Amino acid sequence: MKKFKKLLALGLSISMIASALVGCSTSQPTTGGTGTENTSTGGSSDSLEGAHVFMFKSTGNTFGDLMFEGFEEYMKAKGLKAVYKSPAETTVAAQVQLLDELITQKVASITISTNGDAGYDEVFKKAKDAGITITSIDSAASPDYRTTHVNQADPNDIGAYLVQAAVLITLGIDYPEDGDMKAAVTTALSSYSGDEIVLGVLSASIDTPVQNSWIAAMEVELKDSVYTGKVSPTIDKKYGNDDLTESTTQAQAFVAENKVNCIISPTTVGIAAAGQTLKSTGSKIKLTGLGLPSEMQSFMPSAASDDAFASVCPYMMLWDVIHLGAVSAASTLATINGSFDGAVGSSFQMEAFREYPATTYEAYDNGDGGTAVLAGTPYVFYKGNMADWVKKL
Ligand code: RAM
Repeated sequence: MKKFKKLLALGLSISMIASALVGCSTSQPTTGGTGTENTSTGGSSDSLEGAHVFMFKSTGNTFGDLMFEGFEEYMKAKGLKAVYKSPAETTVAAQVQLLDELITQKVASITISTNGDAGYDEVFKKAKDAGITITSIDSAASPDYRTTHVNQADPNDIGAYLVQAAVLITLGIDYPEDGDMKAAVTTALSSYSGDEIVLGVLSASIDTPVQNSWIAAMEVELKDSVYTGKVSPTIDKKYGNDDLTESTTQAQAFVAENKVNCIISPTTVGIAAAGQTLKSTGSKIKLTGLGLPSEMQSFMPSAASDDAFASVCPYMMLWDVIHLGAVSAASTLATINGSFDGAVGSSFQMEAFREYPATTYEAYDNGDGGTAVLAGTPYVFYKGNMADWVKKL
């Protein structure tokens, strides 16, 4: 995994690298209708023939919009047409229906973040037979049909860091300036003799591949002996389907039950809903997870001098979402021009784009029978850098 960590560091934007100089360590995260259509094109026709489609889990999610921003910018720079096509609902059926329409319209490629790991085979086979390149991003598609999966960061790291952050936050400990949350957790728990800490998860849908991979990694982290007898190995899980109303209902259930110390929400929709709920109810339950600084500013500290624990979410993580979308565009184009086939060891170059350095991305065995390329690394947003990020992400 070391090798991939090196590669992904290169994928960071220069501004991220500059901010990451604060509190960074090598093994820890750095600080730092049928849906809408949004078309950008080198040409002007409304036809989708030959277009490069980006499909997120559903519309109305800023995370998806930001990934498309990077995807579109990359395609546009090559004079190609990029189209954003996501269903209104985060369901497999809604995506399948849209995919079917896109095949009929003879699109050139589909880059997708899936809502589940079953139910796509027939439509993906149809797309593949029609010569349409399929790349997955964020939430993986079946290895039988995708060229590769563009992974935001190592899922094991994401799961482990989220558990470490939730335990530190429960204990009232600020994000450590050296970035080494595991060392801080180990020290803090060694002298902890209070009640067993209980963590909750407010996820997307029960079937979403990406969130489930992170939850599985959280459960692995909790098996580490540093947590034994101090933090419950059982996570209380609730699902808000990446819908603001449903996520709010689930966050309210956490408050009413009052059984968990900290909620981890590994979805930008869920964490914002939980932030609002915990703030407005005045609950003592704390929050961390994966969030966009622009959506989380009311629930987080904004200056280094702030008391982080006066906010419901003292710190959280994410990665460079815009760059992630651009990497998927580069992967798709390298596949189409024949220089990349997604096999282990095959790679594609991504030339300098915006403020990002030129980088090579290499496909590696993803453990699900297919490959992935690693586009980024988790980045921690906390009182020391939130002010820099609220307008950027
Ligand atoms: C949400 C989506 C996405 C996830 C991010 C962190 O917007 O659920 O799948 O990766 O949050």
